[in-house]
Amino acid sequence: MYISKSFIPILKNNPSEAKIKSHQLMLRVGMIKQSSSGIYSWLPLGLKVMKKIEQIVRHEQDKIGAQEILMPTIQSSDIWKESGRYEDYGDEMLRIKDRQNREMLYGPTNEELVTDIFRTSVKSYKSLPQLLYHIQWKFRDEIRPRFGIMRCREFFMKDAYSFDISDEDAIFSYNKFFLSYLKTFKRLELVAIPMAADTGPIGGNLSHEFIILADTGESKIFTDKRIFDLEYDDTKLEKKSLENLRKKYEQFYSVTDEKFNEKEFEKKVDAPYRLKTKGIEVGHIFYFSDKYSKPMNAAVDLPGGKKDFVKMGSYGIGVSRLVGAIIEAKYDEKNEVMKWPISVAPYDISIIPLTNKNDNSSLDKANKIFLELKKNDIDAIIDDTDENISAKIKKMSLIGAPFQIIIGKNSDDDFLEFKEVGKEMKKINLLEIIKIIKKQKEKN
Ligand code: 5CA
Repeated sequence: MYISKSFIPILKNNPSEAKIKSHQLMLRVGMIKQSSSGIYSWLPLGLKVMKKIEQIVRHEQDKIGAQEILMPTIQSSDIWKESGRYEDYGDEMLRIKDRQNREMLYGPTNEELVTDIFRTSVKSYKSLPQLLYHIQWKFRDEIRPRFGIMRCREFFMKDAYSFDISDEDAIFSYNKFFLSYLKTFKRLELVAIPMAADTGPIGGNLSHEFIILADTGESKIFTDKRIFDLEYDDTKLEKKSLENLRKKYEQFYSVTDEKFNEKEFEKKVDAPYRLKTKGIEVGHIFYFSDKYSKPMNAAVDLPGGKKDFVKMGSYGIGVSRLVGAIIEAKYDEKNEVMKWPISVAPYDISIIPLTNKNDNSSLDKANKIFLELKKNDIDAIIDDTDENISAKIKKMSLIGAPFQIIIGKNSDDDFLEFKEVGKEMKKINLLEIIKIIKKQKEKN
């Protein structure tokens, strides 16, 4: 891809309306464009990153045996009246009427809709557990949308739902998601800590938020610093080992604002380990037993012939919010350098040739390198504009491909200026470059 032909509308300066660095960068390099308050269009660069995040999220859901479905964005109010949440949800719900004057809504979450799908199809305990997920747009009429796509009104979410025969099995499902979230965020190179959390309008009494530390985050957290040293073990999907995994995290006091209790904090955490700070909530999991299955009559036959309401949980990841969260974690604002994790980078490498109106040799070399990289599944972007080399490097550093090749007059295939962003420049040949990049991509 040539930068001259790409749809990457870069701004010279930081947009003044953006208060946090992810919002600044996303507007600056044209990843998104606001269409109205809290509602955004996703332009090629932003969409590429979000799609890659989506794919990692999907892969980790599939690995715990969850099955993908796709539910609509528009729902009927009837099912929400059945569960009793239609009134409770309040002004955050966007309510609409169709031409028959039926009350509809743009889904802020899908507990009711998925329970309705489940109850019409599954009748026996033999079909349990069921883990269903979808990745779909949601709408919440947030009173104060802000920070770009971090707290917006229309956002892209992965939401999963589990159905089990008993509380014990339901907690097993909960723990599967707990593990899958640790793995998902690790693949995105984020340190996301599970924190005991409040359940708000979703309900239930067991819940964790997954939070990454950031001064600009909206969640207040109270935690034991030692939780950051934990490494998750990639345990088998088996009851005992998953329970132990969760316990390993829960041994450390780690809670969000609503669960905070100063006395308990001081009792459980020695002074040097206490940390009161802020973070970004990238995922949230809930266990709420029969809160929806009971009023909506989602029951299955049990082995002895009796029937019981299924026990449910729900599990969300803010896929679009993650784009911003990764920027908050990885963008060096002072030097204006972004380095995307290779797993989600919009391009693997940027090729920066020195261009000269009367001499095409560097651009020709760039084209050749591009093709060779492509053969090896390495996605590159070439800056073919007439700008000088430092302006090009500056621009490419904002776009954030994790690797760069600079092609000057004297470069040849055996002598390319190559660097991994944030590290020293090396002079190496193309084969070695390909090896380095492939190795990093394989790690993921
Ligand atoms: N039904 C449950 C689990 S699927 C649920 O809706 N949970 S939630 O309300 O916590 O949302 C899940 C995730 O969506 C959050 O952790 C957050 O990452 C993301 N999210 C929530 N509200 C917004 C918003 N206004 N803008 C961007 N992302 C959001």
